[in-house]
Amino acid sequence: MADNLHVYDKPPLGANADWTIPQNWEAFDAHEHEMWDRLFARQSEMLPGRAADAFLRGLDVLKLSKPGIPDYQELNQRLMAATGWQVVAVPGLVPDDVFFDHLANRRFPAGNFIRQPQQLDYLQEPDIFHDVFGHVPMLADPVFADYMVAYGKGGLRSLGFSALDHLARLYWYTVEFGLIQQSDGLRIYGAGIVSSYAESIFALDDDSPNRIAFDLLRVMRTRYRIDDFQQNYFVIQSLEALLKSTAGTDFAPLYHRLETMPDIAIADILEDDAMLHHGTQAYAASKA
Ligand code: HBI
Ligand code: FE
Repeated sequence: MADNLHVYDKPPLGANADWTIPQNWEAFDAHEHEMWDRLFARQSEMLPGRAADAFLRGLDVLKLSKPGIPDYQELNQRLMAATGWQVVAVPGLVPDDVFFDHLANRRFPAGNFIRQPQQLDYLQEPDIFHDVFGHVPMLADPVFADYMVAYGKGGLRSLGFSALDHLARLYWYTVEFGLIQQSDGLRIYGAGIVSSYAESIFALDDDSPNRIAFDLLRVMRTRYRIDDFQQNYFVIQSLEALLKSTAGTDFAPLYHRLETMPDIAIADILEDDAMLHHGTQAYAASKA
């Protein structure tokens, strides 16, 4: 891994035992605040009609008194009032058990750096824009807020099962790259999509990717790519249905079944899949 990534194996100097650090909002310079404003303006302009109603409602918690990178003290007052969640600053990716523990306790860990101008559209690790603009609006939705808690609690329970790959896929295909079927059309709610200008268009409008009805076991078997637009998106019927299919499910027997089931290759379609769109995969082929 490149050595400029924000990855550590123990809390770095100045971090607390739970890996949190002070946000130190005063330390962001004008260029960093401008980068936030530029990304914010670009995304909030294109998302009406594309992002889920829950996301668009949640954007209000980000409408703060000062422009620029949100000051978490002010942001957390609004977010806490909505769902009891708060954002905490961390130096970068944190270990899985630490990550799950924060989610289980309604704390969303956000990287404390913002992308450089040459990384406007793509970066390998979550920055403030991805973590705050991408994730926080959905955390202001009461049902989604409970889903994230359930995911964190499930993650802590899963540590004894060596089920992490399967659980990470659930996170990937919902929290990061999920689509939702609204009565007025398909919408995006995954943070990886809503924080990306290009993928916000690709995920909904392009003929290339598969759009498949969400199925818990199917999702947990499906590999994903971290280097480019997704080749599959999974579509939930509602946030309530997503919460019910996870919080209301004992994962232990699922993990047991998954041990004997092969992974599903990225673009494979199964007989049982309920396809909303059978992708041409032309985009992925053009890059191969
Ligand atoms: N740490 N800061 C941060 N953000 C993440 O999204 C994150 C993490 N650590 C682990 C992790 N995600 C994933 O491994 C889990 O979703 C499984
Ligand atoms: Fe994310």
